[in-house]
Amino acid sequence: MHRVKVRIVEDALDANNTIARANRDDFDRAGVTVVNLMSAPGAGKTTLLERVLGPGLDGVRAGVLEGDVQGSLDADRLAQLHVPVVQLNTDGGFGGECHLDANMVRSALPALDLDALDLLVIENVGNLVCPAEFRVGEDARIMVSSVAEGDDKPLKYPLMFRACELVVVNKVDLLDHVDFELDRYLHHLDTVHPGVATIQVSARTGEGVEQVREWLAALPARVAAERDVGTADAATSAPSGAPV
Ligand SMILES: Nc1nc2c(ncn2[C@@H]2O[C@H](COP(=O)(O)OP(=O)(O)O)[C@@H](O)[C@H]2O)c(=O)[nH]1
Ligand SMILES: [Mg+2]
Repeated sequence: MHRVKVRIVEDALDANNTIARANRDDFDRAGVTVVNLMSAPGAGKTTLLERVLGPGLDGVRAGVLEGDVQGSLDADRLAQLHVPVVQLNTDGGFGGECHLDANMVRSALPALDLDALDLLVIENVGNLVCPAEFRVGEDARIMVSSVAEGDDKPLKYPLMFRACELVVVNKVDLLDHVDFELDRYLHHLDTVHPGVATIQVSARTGEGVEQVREWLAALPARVAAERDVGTADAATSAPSGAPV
């Protein structure tokens, strides 16, 4: 019985990965770099996006796919900044899905003008478990982790912290008011994901926000360069006659 259950989960993830690859192909064709933005509920994803995308991203044309169980509160906030935003609700599933999967993102693609974008940020549903398990076709993953959540979280949710390329440590303006030892947190983070990039931010005061803007603005060029290297590697390492 146990074995059957594991198999079903594997099959579901395989099916998800197949659709994620199709999404990725569509994004690549349109030249859009995609970020999967994840966190626990309330860590500050939308506030950070308001701060980062509001002033513009150095000529990078950015849009947002907003994932929520219900409603369009966050999408409405971002639309005020004149950022192209599409809302995706997951409440069609049993009780509302706790993450976006590749098929949900695929269903939203017709509503997105990909040719008008260089960067698409997908704000995932607030959750520290499931979003890390489901690829949606993204190039990079950012996790927002707020100091209000406690410094033990990397140890309790290692997959999420391991799955991302950048950890934004948000709400540092609250450090004096919460039981959060930054050194201990960074040590835990290094234990589960050695060397992962971190930026300490207050989306409220603006501290550190410029670094996040720079990281995001540079991402499309970085992804394009990595793609070129990957293509060249594949072409040079493939045995002759093998498909590349
Ligand atoms: N003190 C403080 N509050 C913040 C910060 N960033 C976000 N918040 C607040 O945290 C709450 C949740 O933020 P929101 O961006 O909606 O989180 P999301 O659910 O991850 O999108 C809101 O009340 C924000 O005003 C921050 O850096 N410092
Ligand atoms: Mg939000």
